[in-house]
Amino acid sequence: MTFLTKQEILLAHRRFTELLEGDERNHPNPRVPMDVILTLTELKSNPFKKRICQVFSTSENRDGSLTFEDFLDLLSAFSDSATLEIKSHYAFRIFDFDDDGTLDYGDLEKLVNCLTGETADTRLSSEEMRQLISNILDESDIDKDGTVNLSEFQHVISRSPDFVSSFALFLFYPVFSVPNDAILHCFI
Ligand SMILES: [Ca+2]
Ligand SMILES: [Ca+2]
Repeated sequence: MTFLTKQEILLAHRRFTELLEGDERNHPNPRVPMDVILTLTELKSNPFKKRICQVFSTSENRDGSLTFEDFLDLLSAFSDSATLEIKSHYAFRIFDFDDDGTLDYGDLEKLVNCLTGETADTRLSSEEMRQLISNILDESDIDKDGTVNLSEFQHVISRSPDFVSSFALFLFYPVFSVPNDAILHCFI
């Protein structure tokens, strides 16, 4: 299932083919390596770019390489017409850095570091980080087990009607253009 129009699929195919080396174009189901995907303008400055490739990659080696189908799934999830359920499902998977099906302290810490950048100037102190994660958990950890599962995450998202635009903001814009108060916007 895709949220893309026929025109968008044709365009996507052209861009995908451009990313392939000459002889790979004859391969029946070619894969574009992650480091080549990361050169796309839309992804280049995205703080979650590697996670995005890993989540959409069907590669058994978990190397983040994408087939054309994977590439279409990625574009489809980010398209304006994708449902909130699809977007929140993929946002959750992107934020679940260790792929264990729940957002724990370590995932939330990585998420915040991705958004603030990891330079000494922008990084939160460990006290600020502790406070921020505690606020996130207060707002979203309904069963109080110390982690955010998919249904808790989707519950928070459902209370945030502009999540779709926040999702695009987080995932498609360079981190320095995200206003500070928007960092938490997706949770609160
Ligand atoms: Ca996790
Ligand atoms: Ca929980």
